[in-house]
Amino acid sequence: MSLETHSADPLVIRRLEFLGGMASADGWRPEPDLPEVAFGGRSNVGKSSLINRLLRRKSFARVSQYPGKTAEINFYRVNDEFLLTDLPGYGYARVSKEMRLRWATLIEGYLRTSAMLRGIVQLIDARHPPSDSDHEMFAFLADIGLPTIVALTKADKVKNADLSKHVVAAARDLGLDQDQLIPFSAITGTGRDELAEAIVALLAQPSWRT
Ligand SMILES: Nc1nc2c(ncn2[C@@H]2O[C@H](COP(=O)(O)OP(=O)(O)OP(=O)(O)O)[C@@H](O)[C@H]2O)c(=O)[nH]1
Ligand SMILES: [Mg+2]
Repeated sequence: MSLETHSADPLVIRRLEFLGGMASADGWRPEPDLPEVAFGGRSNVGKSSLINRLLRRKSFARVSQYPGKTAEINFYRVNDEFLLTDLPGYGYARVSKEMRLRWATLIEGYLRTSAMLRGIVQLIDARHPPSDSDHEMFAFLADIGLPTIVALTKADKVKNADLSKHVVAAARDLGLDQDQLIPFSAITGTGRDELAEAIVALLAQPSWRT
């Protein structure tokens, strides 16, 4: 019998450290000596807000007023146990083609080559169907075979009665199992512990590359 209570936090945050940013696919990154999980999604999808809620910090990752600004992959070390990487948001209309290509090269290079990467948490806005750029991203993730968890963000903006319909529709659209999708709200905290548990399980997996 387990002595843990049902309310035990699957991911207690004891120590957090910002390690730095990776600006190009062959540029600086921290030593890959801990398992790693990436967070990706469209610009403005709620990534910084989700990371803050997950880590129980008010403003650790910056919540931006200016979408499309962050062009680096930011690395955080959590509890000296794993690295969390915050990928630049894609799909922002008001950037040049050249800039978009640079981001794709950076993100794809990072995801392809990071030896300790265990998977990605991919964010989709719970209110809207996945966009063309979301589909491109999921096709890339399927192509390299990277284990993927999907968080449906801003779930507080969807009526409770509609939420399960949105989950079913998004799962069908992305060709995923419904239980790979986690409704999440940075405002109410919905989905925080479920996501934390899924991430802990993902980090415990052996590399998918072998
Ligand atoms: N209602 C609601 N609003 C949210 C939620 N998460 C984020 N937002 C809002 O959505 C906007 C974008 O949030 P961010 O967390 O900065 O999104 P991001 O994906 O990090 O954005 P970029 O880094 O600029 O690409 C902000 O105005 C947030 O307050 C949520 O769960 N519910
Ligand atoms: Mg952000």
